[in-house]
Amino acid sequence: MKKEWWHNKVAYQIWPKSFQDSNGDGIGDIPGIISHLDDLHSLGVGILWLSPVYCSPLADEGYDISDYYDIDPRFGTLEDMDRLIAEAKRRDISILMDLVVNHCSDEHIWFKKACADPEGPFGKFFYIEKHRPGDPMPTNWRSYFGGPVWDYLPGHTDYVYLHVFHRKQPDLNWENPILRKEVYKMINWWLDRGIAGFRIDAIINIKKALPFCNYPADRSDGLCSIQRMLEKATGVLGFLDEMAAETFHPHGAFSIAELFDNKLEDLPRFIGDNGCFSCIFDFAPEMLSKSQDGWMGAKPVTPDMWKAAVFGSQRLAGTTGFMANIIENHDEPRGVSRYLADGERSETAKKMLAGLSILLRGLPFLYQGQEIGMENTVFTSIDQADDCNTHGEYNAMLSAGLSPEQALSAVSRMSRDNARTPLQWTAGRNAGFTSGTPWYPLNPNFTQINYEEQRQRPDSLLNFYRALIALRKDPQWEETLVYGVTEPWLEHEHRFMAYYRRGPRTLLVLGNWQKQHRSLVLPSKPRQVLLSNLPQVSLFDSHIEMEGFQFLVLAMD
Ligand code: TEU
Ligand code: CA
Repeated sequence: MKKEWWHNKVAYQIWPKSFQDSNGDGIGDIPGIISHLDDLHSLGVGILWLSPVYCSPLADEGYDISDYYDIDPRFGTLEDMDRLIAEAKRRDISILMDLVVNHCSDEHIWFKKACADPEGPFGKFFYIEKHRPGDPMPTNWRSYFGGPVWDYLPGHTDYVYLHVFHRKQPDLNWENPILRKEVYKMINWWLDRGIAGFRIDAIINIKKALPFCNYPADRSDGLCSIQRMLEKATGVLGFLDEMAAETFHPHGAFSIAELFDNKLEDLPRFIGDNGCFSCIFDFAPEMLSKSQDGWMGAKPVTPDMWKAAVFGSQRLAGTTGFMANIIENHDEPRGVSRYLADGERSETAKKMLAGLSILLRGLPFLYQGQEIGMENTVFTSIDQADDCNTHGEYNAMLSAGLSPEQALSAVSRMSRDNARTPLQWTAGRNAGFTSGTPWYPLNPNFTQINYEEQRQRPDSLLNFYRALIALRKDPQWEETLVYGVTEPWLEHEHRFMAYYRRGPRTLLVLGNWQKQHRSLVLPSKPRQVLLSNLPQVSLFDSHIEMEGFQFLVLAMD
């Protein structure tokens, strides 16, 4: 495996709308991000991904782009973006933009032109089909956010268009080489502006199984999961290789893909030395709560399930390339709320989860607020949900016969809004997020969980994240922690996770994922305790007593 500049970095995702407001309109913005670059630098962050800040009607919070070449005025200006790139660079931080090219917004000029003339050149930028009233839609696929993927083309009753996400997100037709050229031009325009690369949105969806056809319905709505179509679609790598060759490769850019895919035998083609991306996210732990029945069937994730999923991915990636390790992002509930059970969500346990994740092989990728242990928010009514997907899932649960209370309880556990509450900077007014009215209510626990308190307390979660990241960068351990292999230890021990990182040095990482303490005999006598999430470490030769939720990093040689 070739070594790359980004392998020893730690990355961080910003969801701009909720990071920091600088002008009192209640919406986070780019100047707000700039004002916290020192915080991110002191955490040890070297790569920053911004969820979309392009012009957008925000039907899917920026993942519906109406102009790829400009910044939405709510978030700032192109000059602000240039300043962010420059200020980040001064702190050795590289900026990634979000590349959303499976679809654009229905307010994009391309779509408007397609509506004006469906048979003209811009009609071919989308999937537009002729349709006679009363006829079935071209396919029975269910969109990711619920309901059919087909809708009438605005202004027409004889044409329909495809959208695998929201109806305001028409899919771009990648079969059209003119469209592909436009996309590459835009990517290169941004790379030339000085960004280091992109996080690539929903990219597996760009290849449709054609010609259009139905698959067996899997719910009472008579529709089928979009997954059925994706399983049949072949040839996405052709598009991806072309995109890489036309954009990322000549720029030496970094690319990280959001790739939900079961065809992982193609992994070397995605992230190998000559792969079409630099890196992909490891979603195996997040997938544990996905179900055919949507949120209704979402299972709680146990420590043993999490461990099995994570080790599975570590084995899969092996030394082929890097996957990015996450516990959460803007599409998921908060990691500590999902993976730590009610009654077990202490700061000690949060540190354990942090340590087990950050020290894996791969690129650690944090999400805003994770470093202070932000938790899921409180829902008392569905009217509090902003996210379009949350409304789709809620309605699906009601149609399937759940009571509003049952559906709301699933929303509380699974909603993307959980990750989208404003960042908790202080215990003061609006948690220091805005001087105005926050666009979305704060999690009421900001008086306990906030940056200000954790910054000054030496044993805070924030300082533990700093220590973990510093350990990964420590010249004594860097080679081992970045490139060493992961070797599970006592893999089948219940509610316990441990692994070696073996490189030039040997480290053992241990987490006692239960309330009860645990006695262990280590394979050999450790040379040094490098990190613990508790002040007390009970180690006698090779015998160790671990407290409940204790996390340890031991140097074995
Ligand atoms: O997500 C792609 C995706 O597959 C989502 O449907 C995901 O499964 C869902 O959000 C889980 O609730 C990307 C973006 O990350 C997401 O924010 C966008 O909504 C989506 O693409 C459309 O652009
Ligand atoms: Ca603002």
